[in-house]
Amino acid sequence: MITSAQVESYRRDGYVVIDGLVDPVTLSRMRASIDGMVARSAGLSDHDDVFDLEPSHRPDAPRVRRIKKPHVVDRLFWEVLKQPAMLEVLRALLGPSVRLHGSKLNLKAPRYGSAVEWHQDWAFYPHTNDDILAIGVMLDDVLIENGPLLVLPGSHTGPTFDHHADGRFCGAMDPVASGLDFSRAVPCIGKAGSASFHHVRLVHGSAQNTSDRPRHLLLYECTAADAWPLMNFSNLDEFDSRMLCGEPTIEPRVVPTPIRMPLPPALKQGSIYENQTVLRNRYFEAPEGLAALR
Ligand SMILES: O=C(O)CCC(=O)C(=O)O
Repeated sequence: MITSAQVESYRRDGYVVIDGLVDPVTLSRMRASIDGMVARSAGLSDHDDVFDLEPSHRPDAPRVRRIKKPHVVDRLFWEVLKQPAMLEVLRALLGPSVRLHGSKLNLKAPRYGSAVEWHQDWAFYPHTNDDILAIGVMLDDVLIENGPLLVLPGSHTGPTFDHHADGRFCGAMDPVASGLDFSRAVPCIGKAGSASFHHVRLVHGSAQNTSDRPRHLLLYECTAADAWPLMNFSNLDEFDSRMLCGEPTIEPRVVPTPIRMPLPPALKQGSIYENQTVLRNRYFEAPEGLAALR
């Protein structure tokens, strides 16, 4: 499933896109499951443990922005990750023993699907080492128009940027203060069933979906088994129940990496979308002020 040239480009650029990782039958099963989940959001008036809602959501006209932890809501999403093709890629990029950290399903609906401001996943969940990545399984064809994941190649070897506003974590970088050249960003595009793999320290974000095509992206955060979280450890049984392949260990590998703790916690809790609402310099929603950065 993955060539040595692709492994090399992941190490150099911090991301790689692999075509045809999930077959059409599995894609249809996942889409049917998602339709059922979204139908269950009707009647909700606020976010809950499963659903993160678009600002324009109404109980009688549901608009779901994210399904939280889909692998817990429906076992199918755990099984997709355990498919041999997926594990083969994970082993090539992270080593023989891999654990799931978390999952989420970003439903970027036609015309209103929300943007995600620039950030590094590392700012949310620092670990003892950074052999960690996120898989983005494309459940729809992803094109430039429908809000693809945008990545800044090579940024995974740079600093950990400040993700704070007014002294609290806000889950986003200030695009002006970062000094980065976002015109270098590359879109992760592909046919439904393709998947991107991006390093936990890679700078990434995505624009609003202004097209008439959906962009559903299933994200799995995966770690080398010897990367232990610096926060939110609950218990060993729960931790090890998320092993995907290989062996767990109680000997964390500690590697010096630039870390900023996501503390004090964000003012707005619940999801990255909520965390980021307090960001003032919004790259993806400020056509005037930040136009020069595009
Ligand atoms: O859905 C996207 O395009 C961005 C996903 C992402 O970076 C996140 O949810 O942390």
